[in-house]
Amino acid sequence: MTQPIALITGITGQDGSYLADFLLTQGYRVVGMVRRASTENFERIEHLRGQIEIRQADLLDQLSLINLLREVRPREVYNLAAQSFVPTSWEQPVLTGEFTALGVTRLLEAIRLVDPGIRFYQASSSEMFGQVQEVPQTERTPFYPRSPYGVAKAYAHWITVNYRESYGIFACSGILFNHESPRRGKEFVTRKVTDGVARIKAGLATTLLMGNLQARRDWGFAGDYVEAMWRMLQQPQPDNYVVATGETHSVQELCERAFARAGLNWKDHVVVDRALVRPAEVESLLGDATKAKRVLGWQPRVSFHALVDMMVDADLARYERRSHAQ
Ligand code: NAP
Ligand code: F7E
Repeated sequence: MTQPIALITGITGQDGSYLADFLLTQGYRVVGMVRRASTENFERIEHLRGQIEIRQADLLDQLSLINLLREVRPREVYNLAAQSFVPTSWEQPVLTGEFTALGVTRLLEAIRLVDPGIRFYQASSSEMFGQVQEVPQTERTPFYPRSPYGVAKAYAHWITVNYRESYGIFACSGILFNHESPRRGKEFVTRKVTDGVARIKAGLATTLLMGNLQARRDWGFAGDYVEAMWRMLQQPQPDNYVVATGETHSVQELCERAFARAGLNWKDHVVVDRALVRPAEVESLLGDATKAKRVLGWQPRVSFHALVDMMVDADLARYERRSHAQ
């Protein structure tokens, strides 16, 4: 049997690195797409050097995507690349739309031209539900995005559905709720808190400035969620799936657990800074992954508490290693 080839856009990101780990265990040849940068930004895939291939292309450049598909000839394309930080989408709404919305059309057009038999995964988001129209949110819940990022993802979701219906492309939309890990970017709230806890514990800071502590999210572990992406592309038919834990927790609960894990009291350190409150907030998200469980046989394995503990422990260990190295 020939070795299956998977192309991952956004391989340098949190999910890209976990998906590459997973696909290697499934026997894939893994090719990662990166955009050109003046210095390499391969921290999350450092451990995979020699096991994966890296090619340059950019979601902003149509020809680069066409040439990449012609060279690599993948069986599966996982589109994880995006401008993914919600607050930046208010600062750079046009660029966010170019990457996160139109970039998907460029990639789908490249697939249509080069090989319409490619199976395509689009990284859709619970941010599309925004001001939620029902609780919990399912594949049938109407969208009401609350940021330029959420709006761009709603476009990307529908263009994925449209290329499936217009051209018969095997295009899936995975509507993933927040998922986190020790590899999460430090600006996202879970990692901001766990890194902040470790900095305070190491004596490098005394306070942590936070935004809206009442916001609620359905947080899962990224390592579990990338497996759902792969399972979607192994089905007989393409479809849309919600991937979530079915539990919701507040940012305050996150702080309570993370500080307690390090033997600290969050009330002694967390300071609310109104400047970090968003112009339009997504107050509460709760996903219903019944369809993913039934059709894909997928299950989340890591609980909220285990996830927070895992992230705090990893950040504490990182600062510990740093202090020993000095
Ligand atoms: P992330 O850590 O921010 O990674 C984003 C990736 O996109 C990075 O590898 C980045 O490359 C790449 N990228 C950005 N612009 C690009 C461009 N113009 N051309 C090529 N590559 C570009 O995001 P993540 O948390 O892994 O999330 C993966 C995907 O899932 C994203 O699409 C995100 O919007 C979506 N999503 C995430 C969550 C979540 O909770 N994590 C939930 C739902 C959906 P550089 O390293 O060069 O910056
Ligand atoms: O915020 C609140 C903030 O930035 C979560 C992305 O991966 O998941 C992510 O988007 C909540 C919000 O993630 C701070 O107001 C309070 O209500 O970790 P976040 P997000 O905006 O939910 C979705 C599914 C994606 O698709 C996105 O790509 O936490 N919050 N205080 C804070 N958030 C941050 N970042 N920093 C704070 O100080």
